[in-house]
Amino acid sequence: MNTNSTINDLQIISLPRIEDRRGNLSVIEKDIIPFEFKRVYYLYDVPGGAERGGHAHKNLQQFLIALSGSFEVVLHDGKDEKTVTLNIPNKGLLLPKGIWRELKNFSSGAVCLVIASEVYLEDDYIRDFDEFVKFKMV
Ligand code: T46
Repeated sequence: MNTNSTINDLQIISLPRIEDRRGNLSVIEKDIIPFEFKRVYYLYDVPGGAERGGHAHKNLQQFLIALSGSFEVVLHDGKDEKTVTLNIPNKGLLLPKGIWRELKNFSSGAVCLVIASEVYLEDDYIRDFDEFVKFKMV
């Protein structure tokens, strides 16, 4: 299992934006993100000051979009940290496996859509930061 991913492997991917006087439309088709997806979920009604995440995945790749509002994603690769703000519904963050993430500073009404490469599997999570750092050193 490749655990070598770093914050330099993070990518912002732009989605098509079809503008219309009736409103805009964006689409995620299979070739836009570089994995086949098996699951879609979303975070919403996040209370002010709440934080989500606080874990890494051993194998899961994900694509995160702020469908509405904004939030910050704090990312760590075991050595370096980077914060990405998501606030545009046609730009998403491609998150490789083996990256620690914390989601914070959700605006009122923010919705985080997540497209995931795998079904939900608790065994794929590393929820302890020290354990994550050890995992990255293997
Ligand atoms: C991630 C961030 C962005 C399920 O039953 N099915 C699912 O597909 C998911 C994602 C979660 N759950 C259950 C597991 C927990 O009992 O929902 C509960 C909350 O999950 P968690 O504490 O992991 O939620 P977040 O928002 O901290 O993290 C989630 C994803 O788990 C994670 O992969 O990257 O959103």
